[in-house]
Amino acid sequence: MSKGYTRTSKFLSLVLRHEPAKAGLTLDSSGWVGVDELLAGCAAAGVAITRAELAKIVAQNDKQRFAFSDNGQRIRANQGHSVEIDLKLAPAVPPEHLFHGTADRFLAQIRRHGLSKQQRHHVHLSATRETAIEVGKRHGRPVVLRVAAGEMARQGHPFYCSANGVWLTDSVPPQFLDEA
Ligand code: HQG
Repeated sequence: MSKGYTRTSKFLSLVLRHEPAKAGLTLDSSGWVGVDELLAGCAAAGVAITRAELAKIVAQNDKQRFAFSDNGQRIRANQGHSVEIDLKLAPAVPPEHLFHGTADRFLAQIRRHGLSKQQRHHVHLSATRETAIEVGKRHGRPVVLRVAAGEMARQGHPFYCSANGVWLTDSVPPQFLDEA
């Protein structure tokens, strides 16, 4: 995505995942908000976005963070929320192994207690080691953990896959984690 949209995209992430009130908005129970409402709310908050710019951001966002509804009249974030919403994703069968990127300073805690969702609704897992490294870098010196997702699923842990390919689960107990 071109650099010019980074600030706008960050503001959209903030509003559609964490603080809709910053743009005077309320999300519905599945995280959707009307596009007209969003554009008006952002403008009022000092972040003017045209409809064409919004379409470009949705299409070109590096992680495909946002999606329009089928009729194009509503928009939501694909994952990563801290506000109370239910994305209503269908449970999905995960690949045998998934990856989680974190920072080395969290490792001791994670080895002891496993992965928990912290401020978000789920633990976020990546399909590839490369993506996990990028996720881990956001927190410090990256470490990648391999998650025995297939075994977890067979033991009854539900998994979901967001519209942008992020795997989600409620928690990962330590016995399913390995340093990758
Ligand atoms: C860690 C970004 C101590 C966990 C990314 C992580 C992702 C523990 C941090 C998405 C722990 C939470 C999510 C435990 C977990 N003790 N630390 N028991 N359990 N942690 O940001 O997975 O750019 O909430 O390892 O690309 O880093 O927002 O989660 O380091 O897809 O679209 O607690 O966010 O996407 O951090 O990232 P986060 P995450 P976006």
